[in-house]
Amino acid sequence: MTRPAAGVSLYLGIDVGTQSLTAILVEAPQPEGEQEDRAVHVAARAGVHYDSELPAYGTVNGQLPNEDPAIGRVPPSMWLEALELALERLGSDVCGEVRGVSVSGQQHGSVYLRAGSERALRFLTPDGSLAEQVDPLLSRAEAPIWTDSSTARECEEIRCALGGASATAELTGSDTFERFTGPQIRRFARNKSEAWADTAHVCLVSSFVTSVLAGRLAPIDHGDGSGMNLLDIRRRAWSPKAIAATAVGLERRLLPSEPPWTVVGAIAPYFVSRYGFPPDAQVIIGSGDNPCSLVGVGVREPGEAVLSLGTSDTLFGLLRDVAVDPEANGHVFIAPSGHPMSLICFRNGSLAREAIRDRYGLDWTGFEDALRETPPGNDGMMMLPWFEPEIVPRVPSPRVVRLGGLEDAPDQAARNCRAVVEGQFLSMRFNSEWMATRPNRILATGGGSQNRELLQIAADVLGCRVEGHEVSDGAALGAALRATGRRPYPLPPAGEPGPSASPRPEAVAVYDRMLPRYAEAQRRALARSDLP
Ligand code: XUL
Repeated sequence: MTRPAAGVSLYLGIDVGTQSLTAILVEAPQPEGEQEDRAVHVAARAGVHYDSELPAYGTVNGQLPNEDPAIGRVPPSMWLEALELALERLGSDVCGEVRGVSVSGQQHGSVYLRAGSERALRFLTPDGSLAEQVDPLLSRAEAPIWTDSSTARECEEIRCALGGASATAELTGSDTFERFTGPQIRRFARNKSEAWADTAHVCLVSSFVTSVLAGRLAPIDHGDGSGMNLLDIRRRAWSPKAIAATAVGLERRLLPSEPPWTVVGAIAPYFVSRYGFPPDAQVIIGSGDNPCSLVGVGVREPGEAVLSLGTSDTLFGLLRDVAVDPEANGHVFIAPSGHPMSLICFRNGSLAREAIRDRYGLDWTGFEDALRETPPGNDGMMMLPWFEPEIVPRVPSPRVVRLGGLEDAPDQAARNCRAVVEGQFLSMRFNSEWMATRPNRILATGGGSQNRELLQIAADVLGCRVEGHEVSDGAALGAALRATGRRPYPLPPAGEPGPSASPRPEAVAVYDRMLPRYAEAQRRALARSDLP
């Protein structure tokens, strides 16, 4: 990499993901320079895949193997070793030009530190590695991460103490979920009381790595903090009631929660000596990977949303005001811009589309052709596509319902293809109505975003333009844009344009009429009453 041109600075984003750590360096005009949109370029990237590049930790898919599939744990020093490897790969020439750094962390994961950690972080010596110096500070050798679902009992206890699922969501933005940090802390405090007594500070993945980078205990930002069941989502402050419902002595172990643009301080001397960072490079507070992805994809205004069409389908976007799902299936976090952001995850995403594709012996081209040759509304045929247990709405065991003359018959292959996709987007529209802010522009990412006919149905059902957008390293890029410390955040570099679709008024009218029928079918299916 050549030195940045005059008037241009380098900012580093580090995403501590589930499978790998990714460092992205962006070149952005200096604040006093021209603030043009799309003036940012990716200057360098370094990625470290935990399983294959740090095999000594023995992780599988980024976590320690465990006989119990409900347990998801990671040794935190693995993240630090990955960080050092990524910085080494970027090289001191590049690190020497960095003006700001910020971290994106897989949400919900937690790291537990002993008393004396603040001082130890301040005096990290470049003679040893981060892992060997930070390891003795851990009061819990393994950090629970978001894949851990061992806390059903704790979820129920906290939910009860807070007055039920809706009241919990109303207070913290989400009902209690097994992966959320509050239930994880409660389980640890109960089952490992000695280690809990030895814990002075609880960090999230993002605030832990930020603490190491800044050489001081970093606060938790409102965005990552909203994945804990501990933050009062409206007051944007720790909720004493939620803290009391979680664990005795938690209040003094929680670091402050601060806005997502807080400057934590200058980078720690360790990184100046070891990797050549300028001593005045600023560390901006870390945040969660989902809030960071919004910035990395270029969502800046309420009404803009991202539709990630992967194994599961996730819709997340900026809201005008805090709105909470009365069914308590969705989440509200705080975005890096300070707007509330919603996140709703449908488990039967490409999983369900693939089930239909394979059932009728099609490939994706055949599936797309089937969508093209069938009419919007499918002449009244409809599907509730719960091939696997569903999160939104809550469907505990698989249940596929075909209505309006739709049958699981080979001569209805094309009808079934349309029905699964229409059913998914009608569910998305109906079950996201609580967000109040209707999307006016959706950026679609993930494998499904390459299928133009699928995007057309999304646009017609959701009533807004849907643009396919290939993003790689969205969370790391978002962290790098946050590291500029500017608001609004600079837009990411424009990617390759993908397929896109605008809503067609006749089709929109068909789906507007179809929505109450979908709602009724869902209501009856959940009540397990006889279906029409
Ligand atoms: C969100 C969630 C995951 C993690 C890891 O609630 O659990 O998306 O953030 O990516």
